[in-house]
Amino acid sequence: MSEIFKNIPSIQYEGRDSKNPLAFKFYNANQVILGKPMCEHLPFAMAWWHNLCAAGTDMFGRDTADKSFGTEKGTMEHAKAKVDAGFEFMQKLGIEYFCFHDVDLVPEADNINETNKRLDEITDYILEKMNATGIKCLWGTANMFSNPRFMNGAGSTNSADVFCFAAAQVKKALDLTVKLGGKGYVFWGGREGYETLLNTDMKFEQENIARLMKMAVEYGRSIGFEGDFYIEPKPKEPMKHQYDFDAATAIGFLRQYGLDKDFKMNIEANHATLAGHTFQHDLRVSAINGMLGSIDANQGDLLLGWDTDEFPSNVYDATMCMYEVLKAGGLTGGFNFDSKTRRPSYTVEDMFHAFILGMDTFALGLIKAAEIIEDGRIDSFIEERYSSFKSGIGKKIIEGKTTLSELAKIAEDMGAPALPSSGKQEYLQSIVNQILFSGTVAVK
Ligand code: XLS
Ligand code: NI
Ligand code: NI
Repeated sequence: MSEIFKNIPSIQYEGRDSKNPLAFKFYNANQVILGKPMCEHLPFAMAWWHNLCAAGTDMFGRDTADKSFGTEKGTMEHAKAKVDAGFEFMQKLGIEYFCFHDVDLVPEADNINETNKRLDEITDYILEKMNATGIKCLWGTANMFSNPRFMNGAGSTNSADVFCFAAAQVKKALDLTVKLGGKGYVFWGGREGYETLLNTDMKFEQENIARLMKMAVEYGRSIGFEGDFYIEPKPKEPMKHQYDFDAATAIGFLRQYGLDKDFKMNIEANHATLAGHTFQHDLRVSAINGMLGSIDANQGDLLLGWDTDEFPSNVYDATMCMYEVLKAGGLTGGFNFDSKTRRPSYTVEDMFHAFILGMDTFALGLIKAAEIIEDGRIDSFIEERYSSFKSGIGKKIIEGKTTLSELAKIAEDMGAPALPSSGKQEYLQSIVNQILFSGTVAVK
């Protein structure tokens, strides 16, 4: 098999002063941070769909990039060329994982039996490549939103026949995920939502989504899938209202239907901001509920109200993300670049520059988050902020050893409490800036 990305060397770490566009400035796989090499903190993944399939088509124009890899698109030869390209790409960057939808791998046929045959063939080929390179599968999923049959959703569709079709796709995608040793299986509710309540039975639709997920868990466990199922929340797009609005909503849904033991969250930065939250907020909500599973690493544009899926460049956000991840003890999943190059960035070099940007951004985020934790000022401030609950009546509240009447009596005797201590937001922000911009101090 001949080299596809001919003029691209394997990408090395050259350090912060390098001006080589095809080198890492901050991502140094073996550098130890808080006792673990960077590559273990940051299990990066390539999204098959963006990197090997999407070629720049948007609502107003056709492809700008050539992702035929020298073959005719829509053929099995093309599907194989994408595998070759993908593995060469990941090897050159030191990316350890990939994520896929069923339809990213092969052209969909007119009937599912034929599509499934193609999927069997391509995954045999992928497996060979995995064995030869050591590259692994992070998670798999089924695309149940592109085909017109899913116009009203998959689990939430009004058509029982379409529901069967969704079930068949989930079953096959689970088979493939297990075959490829995937760590997780994702449900992103592509069209699980609605446009108008004038035609929608919301309760019925949500119950049906839960039914589909329950069957997926039962089937997955029966074929030996031991990994996590994930919900990937998103508030809108393509539907006006998506049922998995944000982490809090999705966690409530999972608990309501008894799915919370098998599922965790896959948090996408751009989805969190579309929901009106920060990325860090949805990570924290997931973490405090024991459900921080995996991350779709990208970023949105605050001036645009849709999922722009940009490669992460915002070091501040990446730092806050890594602060959450470190505090949570790491991810069970990884960091999937659910990101695409901008439409005018259509060359092969751009594909590599994009991953270098994303990996360097997260490496910086990791370094800086570790420094914030080692510095300790933020953590000790928060600790101190709640110290009134460590003794006296505060302690009794925490221990559940008081009553509303006793508390009311204390308040009445007090007359009026002193103001709570200052939140010191500006002071804390200046600490973060100091750590971000005063140069890298040694991290263990
Ligand atoms: C779309 C989602 C999608 C999921 C996988 O907005 O991010 O790409 O990650 O179906
Ligand atoms: Ni995503
Ligand atoms: Ni997305």
